[in-house]
Formats: sequence, C-alpha cells, structure tokens
Amino acid sequence: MQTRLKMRTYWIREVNLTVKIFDGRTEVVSRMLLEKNTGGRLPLDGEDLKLKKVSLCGNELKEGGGYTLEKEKLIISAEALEGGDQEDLWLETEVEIVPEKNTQLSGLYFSGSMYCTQMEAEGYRRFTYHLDRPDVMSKFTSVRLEADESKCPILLSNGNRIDSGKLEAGRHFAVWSDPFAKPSYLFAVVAGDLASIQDKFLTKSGREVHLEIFAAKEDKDQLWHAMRSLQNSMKWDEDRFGLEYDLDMYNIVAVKDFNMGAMENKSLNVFNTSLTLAREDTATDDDYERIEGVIGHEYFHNWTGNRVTCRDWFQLTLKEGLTVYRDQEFSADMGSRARKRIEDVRILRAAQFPEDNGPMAHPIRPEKYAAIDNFYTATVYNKGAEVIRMYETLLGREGFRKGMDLYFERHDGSAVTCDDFRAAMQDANGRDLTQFERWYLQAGTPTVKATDSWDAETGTYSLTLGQKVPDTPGQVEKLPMQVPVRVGLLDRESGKELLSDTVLELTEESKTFELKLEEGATGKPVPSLLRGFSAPVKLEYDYSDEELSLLAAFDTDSFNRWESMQRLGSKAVLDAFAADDVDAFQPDAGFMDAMKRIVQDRVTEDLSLIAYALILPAESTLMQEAKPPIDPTRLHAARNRIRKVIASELKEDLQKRYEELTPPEDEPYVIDGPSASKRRLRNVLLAYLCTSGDAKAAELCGKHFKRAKGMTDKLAAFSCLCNMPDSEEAKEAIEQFLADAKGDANVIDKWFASQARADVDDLMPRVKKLMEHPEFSLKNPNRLRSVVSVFISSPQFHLPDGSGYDFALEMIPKVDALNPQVAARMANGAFRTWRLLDEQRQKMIQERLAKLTQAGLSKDAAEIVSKMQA
Ligand code: HT7
Ligand code: ZN
Repeated sequence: MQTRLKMRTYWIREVNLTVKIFDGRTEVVSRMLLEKNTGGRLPLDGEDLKLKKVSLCGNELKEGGGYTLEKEKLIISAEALEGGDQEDLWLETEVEIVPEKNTQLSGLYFSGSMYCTQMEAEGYRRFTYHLDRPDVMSKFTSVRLEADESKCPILLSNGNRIDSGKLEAGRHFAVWSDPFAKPSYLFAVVAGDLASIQDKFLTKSGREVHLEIFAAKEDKDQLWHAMRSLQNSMKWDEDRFGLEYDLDMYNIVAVKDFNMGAMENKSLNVFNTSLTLAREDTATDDDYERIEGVIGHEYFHNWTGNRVTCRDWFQLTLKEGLTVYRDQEFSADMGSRARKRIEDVRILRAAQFPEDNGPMAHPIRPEKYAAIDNFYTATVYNKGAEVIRMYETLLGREGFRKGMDLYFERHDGSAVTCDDFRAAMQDANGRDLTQFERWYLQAGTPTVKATDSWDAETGTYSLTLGQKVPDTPGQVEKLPMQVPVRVGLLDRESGKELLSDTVLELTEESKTFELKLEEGATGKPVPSLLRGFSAPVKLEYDYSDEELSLLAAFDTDSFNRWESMQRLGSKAVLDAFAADDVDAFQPDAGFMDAMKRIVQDRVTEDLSLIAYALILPAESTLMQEAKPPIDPTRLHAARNRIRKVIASELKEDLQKRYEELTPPEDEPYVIDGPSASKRRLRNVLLAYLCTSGDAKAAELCGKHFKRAKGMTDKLAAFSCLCNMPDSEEAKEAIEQFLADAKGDANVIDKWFASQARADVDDLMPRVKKLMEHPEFSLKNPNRLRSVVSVFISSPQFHLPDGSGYDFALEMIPKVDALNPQVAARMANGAFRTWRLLDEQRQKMIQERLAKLTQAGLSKDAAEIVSKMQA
C-alpha cells in the first residue's frame, strides 16, 4: 500500500535505449546516467523482466556482488555505486521481454499490426529496470529501435528521428531523441506495418509542425476527423491559454487493444481506435464529439502533464482534473457551451456521484492506494475538473488565466503538487485559497441546503445556505468547504429576471445572504440556484412543481432550465417507485404540461437542449436520489412507466415533431453541430415512440433503420429494435448491421453493446449467447467492455435470481488472469452500489464478494474487492 513518498537515493538524468524486436522476444538495453541525491543503494523497479546483464561504468556486476534481485526490484548496492572513481555514473541493464504474451496491455505489447507501449502509470517497469516514478525526469537522448523491416516498416518513439538505416537479414533501425526531460510514464515506442495521413500546423511563433496519424492500413480513411481535431486543439490552446507546441513533430497512433481511451506520451500519443477512427457510416455524432474532445485532451497534456508533471501519483488530478477542464472548455468553444455543460454534469452525476457515495469514495487527491491504476477515476478526472472550474468561478476568467501563467512560469520542466497549483492561483490573484484545499482532502459530495425568506415591505430577499460534507469510508466529521454558488432571481408571475448572475461564496457551515433585486417583484422571487452547476454539490431546495415549471420555461441560465426538468422528472420517477402499483402510476399534470411545452418548443434554436430536457435522469443518478434500500428492478420499472405515460399522452406531439425532423430522402448527410442536434432530438423522439414495443413501433423503427444515412440514426434505430428482439424488423436489423460492419471493429462493438444493454427480461442468456459469437473475445478490452461491462451496468444485472451476480463472479477472475486493470474496473462497476440495494441483494453480493476474496486475484482486482467489503 502506497501512503507517502519514498526518498530517492539517485536521479536518472539521461537514458540511452536500444530496443531490438524479434518474433517472440524483445531485448532492451538501458544505459542510465545517474546523479547522486542522498546516496545509498539504488532500488530499480522491474516486473516480469528476464535480466541478462548489469554493468556499471563498463564493469559487469554480479548477483550478490554489486546487485541483488528482490521481488519486483533490482537493487544496486551502495558499495558498487560509491566504490568507483568515474565522474559520470553510467548504469547499464540488459533484459528480455515477450510483448506477444503481454495480455495486461501495460509495458510493451503486441496488438494486431503493431508493437506498442502503455507506460502510465507503472508500465515502464515491465519494459526495463528504472526508477519508475514521475518525479524522476530524464532526457531520453538516444532511443534506437531495431526490427524486421517487412513486419515493422514504421519505427516510432518520442521527439525527433535523428537517424535511420538498413541492417543485415532484412532488419532496419531508427534512432529517436527527445530534447525534453520527461518521466518514464511518458516514454513510448510503436513499431509496425501502419498506414498514415499527414498534415501540418503553423504555430503562432512560426514553427511548422509535421502532424502524422497512423493506424492499421484498412483504417486509413477514418483518420481525417482526428487530424482536424488536432489542428483545432493546437489553435485553441494558443488562443485561450497562449500555449504553443514545442517540437517539430506530433504523431498519433491508433491501436485496437488498449486499456483506456488514449495516452499523452510526449509527441507520440497512442489512442484507442474507438477514439480515433470516424467515418459517417462507422461513427455517431457523439463519437465525433468524443474524438475531438480526447484528441484535445491528450494534446493539452503537453503543457498540463508533460511540461509540468506530477511529483507523485497522489497528485494525479493535478494533470488530469486540469486537463479534463481544458478539454471541456475546448469542446464548449467548438460546439455549444450550454449543451456541453449539461453533458458534463450528466456524466458527473451518473459516474462520479455514485463513486463519492460508495465504498471507493476518495478525495480528488487520494491518500493511499495499492494499485494506482485503480485511481484513474471519475473523482480524480471529473470531480477534479469541477474543482478547477471553481477556481475560475471564484477568480474570474482573467484571474484564472493569470494563475495559469504563473503556474507555468514557476514550474515549467518540473514535477509538482496540487498545492503548487493552488499557490499559483492564490499568488497571481492576491487571494487566500487556504480553505480551498479541503476540496483536495475531503471525499464525498457536499450537500448545500437552501432556505429563503421574503420581506415584501422592504423588498428584501434573504437566502440562507447551509452545507454538510457526508461521512465516507475512513473519513468522518468534515470541515466546511469553500463553495461558489451562482444565483439569480426570477419574478414569480412573469418569469422576468430580478437579479442577474451573482456568485455567493459559502465558506461557513451556514450563512445568510441578503440579495438586492434589480427590479420590483410581484411576490417572493423564485431563486435560480447553483447556476451552471457552479460547484460539485447536491443542492436541496424545496421547489414546488410550479416553480420548477417556471424555471424550466424562463430561467436565463440554460443549465438551470434543464436542471428544473430533471428535478421534475426525478420526482415523477421516484413517486412512481414509491407507488403501490408502479404500472398504474400517473405523474402530476404539472410535469406532463412541462414535458408537453418542451416537445412543442419551436423557439429554442439548439435542438440538443430540447432533446436533453426530454430525457429522464439516468438510473445510476436516480439510485443516488432514491432512499435506500433500493430495489433496482423496481426503479427501472418506475422510470419505464414514466416514459410510457409520456409516450402515450404526448403521442401526437411526439409524432408530429418526429416527422418534422425527418429529413427528405435526398438530403445530404452533414456532420456539424446543428445537424447533430437535429438528429439527437429526432432520435430521442423515436425512442419515446417505440416504448410500446408493439408492431407499429417495430415498423417505425425498422423504417428509421433502413433510411438511416449515417451511424447516428442507424444505431439509434438499432438500439430500439434490440428492445423488441422478436420482431421481424429486429431480426433483420441484427443480421444487416453486422453484415454492413464489414469487419470494422468499432461497428461490431456497437452491434454487441446494443444487444447487451437491451431492455429485455431474458438479457442474461442472450449475453451468454453473444459471448459464444466468433467475433467475441475476452482479450480485447473494447469487445469485452461492449458485452460484459455493458451488461453489468444494465438493470437486468440485478435480477432477483442473482444470475447477474453469478456471472460477475465467473467473469472477474477469468478476465483478471488476462488483464488485471480491466478486471478491477469490472468489479468496481458491478458492485460499487451494493450497499444501496435491498437486503436480499446485499446478501447475495456479499456472498459473491467473499468468494472473490478467495479467488487469488491480482493486486488491482483484490484492492477493489477488499474496498467493497470495508
Ligand atoms: N493519462 C492517460 C492515462 C492512461 C492510463 C492509465 C492507466 C492505465 C492505462 C492508461 N492508459 C492511459 C490518459 C489520459 O487521461 O489522458
Ligand atoms: Zn488525461
């Protein structure tokens, strides 16, 4: 268990590598220039390495005479290190590894047409011996790659290619040199038979950067969206933060086997193909947007992560929270800011709030970990981004920029902490941000409770805000946070704004603010609270349905217009959930009227905002709002019931709007924001029109499927058809979709995922059948996620017979034997909400967790299973 930093005895200032790739084995020779820090013995990290030779300043060391081997450590003795008289201390190690057998996808591994690396967080130690920690920054002056030229014509690493040439026996080499010192986690190698597209970017100071994106040959025509996204990211970072690219070359490689989304290795990003490849018939509008965002994210890391990196992995949010914030801002500027904010908060609520409220709850700067890979979480990333956003809310956009400038001025080229970032924000703005540190220290989603009063005589509106940070495993009795609460006030009758955007700063447990209206009011104003979701908290205020309807219609804050509809929707579902007969439940007329107004809204230009207003809160979000113990099957039925009532009572309006949005057959398919929003709304309407699951619904869906010109519409119809699997239309579509995929892995993943999340009672046997399909594989994380992880987050996973839980019990050890990182995520996804469930399900899960404890799991999976039980 890591809880604090260990002292370093030496630094590694320079690295020269020779990597010789052969079929079935790879030799890695690492020459490291050491610099004494405290002195003493030098423990180097290494995992699954076959050690061939160790030498120091040209003299071979022997085991027991110069070095010892311990579990996952090569220890160079203090005597050997201090015994010589050379000025430069060059340590050389020679190891052999087998990338072809590396199913963990950490270190150097083989994936289809290429060898590639994934070093973050601790993969470099699976490649060669090293001080594998982010504060050890070294110049990789010479990285020589050798391989068979016909199998691996492309040889890539970080920085610039400084030499290349032919060798004997059909082999060739390339030598790369990176002028920037970097930690080992940013090192990368790619070798394979790849195709590429090329373009360039001229930086603001006139540097011409060669841009190249590589992929398997058959995917070459799906790379242009990634290229445009990269160019847009480079321009945006210059415009918004004054940050310019610093090398002459920027390469991206798309790989099909990858544990996460992408990796920001210096000048050689490696991407999951699912976040790189896009063509209108293979990728949805959401995919296009995600790709743009992640290309931006990895590019932005060049400054926030690479030029300024983390002192240790506890500081992970320093680079990840900040970079997510930056990619969110980039996407907001490229598309619609209002829509992006809603999307980001939807993700936060669906993925991070459950984490904060479950056994894995941790502060954005975790206090301890067994496997750091388990802490690449929604808390570190998404809540971390919200924390960065609060600096901006508190300091203003200009103040935030001043803080960023000072941060780079102070820390460029070093490995620092979250405190250093906070200090830069504080010092650049002359503000005391001491209390703000609590956002880094305390886990759990704070609750902010608002109450108010109105003095009609003096026209004074008083708002009292109280906060509470909940207890979380291992953390109790927390201190008040510094919470920026953005508010406005609306007139109760006309909906007119009486007080425009004002940021209140809540620093105590409770405080009353007296707000001065900008205009006369007809009665007690209606507060619009936490505008733009100005802090990652749960806001409690006793809104009436009428007040929510008023906000939904008139609030000038687009986020709170959406939020009001979410509150109404949530209330409707939870009322149905509590009703004696869920299937006969009738929601309030006020809610139905508000829904009707939204469907009939012909004024709002951004159709995505209408689409999102019509979508009820996700089940994982509702799970956080319902009172435990919760029967998830009943919650699912309650949400479905409300959807069905909307569909039947508003049928004509839904149908009319759907038809209005149906494009003429000859209309060309365009990929841009307004067209995507149009499709989004039309597809939300389609899903409502299909809730009945009857023959008419199947017919409509079948038609939508056949007429679809791009993947967005095709997948929307396909997903609905998977909910009616016995219809002829569905059977036909299931065959057609797979045939149309023509072997494209991303499309086949969609085919699997839509079926694995279908809303059908017999989902479990269907999923097992899907796993017998020849295209299914346990080894490819995307494919595995598209079936197993998707099923595990479906309501059917919780069927009362426990078959879903048995399935997880069977799958987790199987996957763990191949890929611990993926297995750990699976275990987390399966069981993290178990304490919210009813007694019977809790008991069933406890039994499975106890069995998993005995299953000899990896460090990654074992940490999750043990936390679940704590
Ligand atoms: N910084 C990257 C993290 C990452 C990663 C972490 C653990 C295991 C595999 C991984 N692949 C990528 C991605 C990012 O946040 O930019
Ligand atoms: Zn990142």
